[in-house]
Amino acid sequence: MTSDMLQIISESGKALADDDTDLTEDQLVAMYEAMVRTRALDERMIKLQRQGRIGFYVPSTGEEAAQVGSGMVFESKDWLYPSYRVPGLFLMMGASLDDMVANCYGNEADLCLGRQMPVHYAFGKLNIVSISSPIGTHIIQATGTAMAMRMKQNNALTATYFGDGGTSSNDFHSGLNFAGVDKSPVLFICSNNQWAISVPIEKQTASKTIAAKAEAYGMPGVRADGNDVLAVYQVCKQAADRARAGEGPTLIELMTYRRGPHSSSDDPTRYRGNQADEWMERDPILRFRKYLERRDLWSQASEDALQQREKAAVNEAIKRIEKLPPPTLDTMFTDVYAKVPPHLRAQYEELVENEGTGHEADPDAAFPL
Ligand SMILES: Cc1ncc(C[n+]2csc(CCOP(=O)(O)OP(=O)(O)O)c2C)c(N)n1
Ligand SMILES: [Mg+2]
Repeated sequence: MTSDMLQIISESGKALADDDTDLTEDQLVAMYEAMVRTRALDERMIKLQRQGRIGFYVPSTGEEAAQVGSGMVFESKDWLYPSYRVPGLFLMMGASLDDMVANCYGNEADLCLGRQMPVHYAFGKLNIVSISSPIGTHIIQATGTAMAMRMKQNNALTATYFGDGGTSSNDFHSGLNFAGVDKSPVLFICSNNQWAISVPIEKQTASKTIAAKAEAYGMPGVRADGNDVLAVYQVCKQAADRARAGEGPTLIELMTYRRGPHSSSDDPTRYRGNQADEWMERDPILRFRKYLERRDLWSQASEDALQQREKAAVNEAIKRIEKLPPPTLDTMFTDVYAKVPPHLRAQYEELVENEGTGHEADPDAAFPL
């Protein structure tokens, strides 16, 4: 148990602690690029929502280091139970921009075929399990998967992401309790962005830190500056190494701040002042950029090229995806059973007879939220 918070890069981009990292220069630059890509996607998607082109979005602006630093430690055999606020993690694990954008349109290119809420991604081939909208329910699922992986002795670990609000759920208790007893190979990654919609952290828990809660479950609890990508990487790497070595779970608290609204349906000016402003100065991307510049790994020219490249990549993905039609009606039936049973086949035929093929998109239809 600790109330200490690991920081490796200061706000001015100086290496504070021993930054004797095992990351190569290429990896450091790739991490920076992933952070910029995540922000480019977020900024564009929020604008699309405001233009009425998608119905809903959840921005993660200011939380990119938590996603990218942690995403560095996973292998393709690992299992991820994410929250809705980690688009950068998905990009790191191999999701394409097209996949991400298609989810928000819910059209025929959407891997969930429009059956999930927007930003509730699922990437089956990447072992990234569908996001649960009910807060916390995926924490026990992650523990269960980790227990299964331990039984299979395949050295795969499981990680789950949740917010400070998620730690108040019953499933947080059950998930950590079981994992502690079982010594399951699981990383419980809490992005403490200090708000759960309009509920501030001090109304969420009387505990001094979230990490402190780990002691009661018999596992280490560690804290890192969640806006410091190297500190995030280090605590996650140590936890992953422990889990793979059979030493059990870790609760990781990443201290960050939700700079934007909870979602595109939220207006934070109704419940908080200008607290977000001071967190602008702690911007994780700017901080890492200064660090890379100090190490001569980055320049204004590389920055300009990257910004242009990432924004163009997002725009191109939108251009490709936006014009696609909704999923056809038959997908309602064909993706449920390996072989469609006769009574569903009959229902399908009746539906097509009455409603058409499902390609007739209604541009005026209200978003159902
Ligand atoms: C069981 C349950 N209760 C309430 C909600 C409504 N809800 C959606 S997101 C959210 C806040 C979660 O905050 P936190 O866990 O801190 O994550 P963050 O959104 O800050 O990333 C709430 C209360 C829900 N989805 N599920
Ligand atoms: Mg939160």
